[in-house]
Amino acid sequence: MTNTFPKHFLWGASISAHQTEGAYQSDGKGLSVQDTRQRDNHDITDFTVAVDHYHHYKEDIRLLAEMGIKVFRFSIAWTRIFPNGRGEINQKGLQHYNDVIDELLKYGIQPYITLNHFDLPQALEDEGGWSARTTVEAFKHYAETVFEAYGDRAKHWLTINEPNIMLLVDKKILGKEIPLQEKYQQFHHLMIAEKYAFKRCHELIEGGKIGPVPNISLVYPATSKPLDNQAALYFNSIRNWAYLDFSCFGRYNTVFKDYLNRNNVTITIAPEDKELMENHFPDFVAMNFYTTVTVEKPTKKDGMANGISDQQSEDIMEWGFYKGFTNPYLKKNEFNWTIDPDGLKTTLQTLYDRYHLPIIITENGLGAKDELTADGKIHDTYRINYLKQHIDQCLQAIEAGVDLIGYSPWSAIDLVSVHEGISKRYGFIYVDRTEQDEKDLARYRKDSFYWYQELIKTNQLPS
Ligand code: BGP
Repeated sequence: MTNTFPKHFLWGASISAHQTEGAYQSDGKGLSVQDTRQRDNHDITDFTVAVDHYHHYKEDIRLLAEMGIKVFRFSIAWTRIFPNGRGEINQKGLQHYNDVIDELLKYGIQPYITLNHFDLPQALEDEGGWSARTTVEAFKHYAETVFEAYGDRAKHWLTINEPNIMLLVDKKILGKEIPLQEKYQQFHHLMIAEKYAFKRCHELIEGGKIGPVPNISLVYPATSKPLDNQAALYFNSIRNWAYLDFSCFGRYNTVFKDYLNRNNVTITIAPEDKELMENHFPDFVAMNFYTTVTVEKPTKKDGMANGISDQQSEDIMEWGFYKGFTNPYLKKNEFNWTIDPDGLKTTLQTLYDRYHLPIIITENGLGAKDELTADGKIHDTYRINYLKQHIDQCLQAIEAGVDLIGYSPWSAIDLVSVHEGISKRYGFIYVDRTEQDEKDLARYRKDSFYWYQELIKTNQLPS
């Protein structure tokens, strides 16, 4: 067993636009659903300033170059390019990502760009959002615009971040619940929008490569009871394979179709969809992974309402299909997310065997409450341990034959978590601010920064 990674392994680091950039109305930017979303907890910060990456991008990229990354995964804020989702291009917004890309290339860092990461333009949301077919057309035009603007230099693209989690955890991510019928019509539109992105990326960018970016976690049965296994089959399909089967095989899988039928969901499919579904495919799969999920078959209606409130814990249930179960063999982090490095290897193997496409991990990491010491240090040993365990499983997956081409953890710098604010930090770089006080937003290298730097330099996991 070696502890060395393949020579050209793509070490990276990831962020999204709305969780880092701030400057939410600067230089002509329009509002997105993340700027307007209703929050349960008003004590945590919103995304108006975030970590002001919009103004600090040069400093941030310089630090990331110092850390040695080969790949930077970030997203474009659609509302910087088209403030209302479509219409006239906002040149200042277009220029901003030109500058970001050039800055990355200056250091030899390859951009991996997510077209959309949870921040649909509010103007499109007002017209029905992903429930409306017209959003697919607007997305297609937006994607074509950025492919044409940046495709001479940016060759790697990711489509829409975690459509599976966005739909399953709608309340938490979008601030509202979407009825089931509408949710799965949105599924179809999101997946068709993605197909257009595959098609147009290949047509417009010479040497362009593109992949879907779902959150994939294997679902375990709580026991060896046949019905628990059936619950895992359904939830694996609803959570994971429905999305990737659409992207990679161009079809609805049968378990998912049965789930839709049993819920009386009917999807409207446009005449042009068949051609798109069956002819346009990704070059690789980008995968986000934090934990695995364990489910049992719900046997009695025990007062728990149908629904999913937290995708990373056992707080999930759909009557007749599956119910979350606390896996007694796994530990949890301080935010109640289970930790399962072995599950990462199994997830990678299962995914690779199913699709036979190269895989890059575009999110994995530990959210924790870090402490800045008086002498400007952050001793995040817990994060190093988490990363070490998961990276070790990546190595084992490669040894087992998985074509894993890169690892780009969450997150490059501290950012505002989806619903826990800035107190839940993920970055290699600490940003000095609190929920209520923006302070000076100064950047500090954490211990994990130096650890990751050494790992990239040697291309080896320290033994
Ligand atoms: C993923 C999202 C990210 C990120 C991460 C951590 O689902 O793609 O945007 O936020 O989860 O989640 P959280 O911010 O809730 O800790």
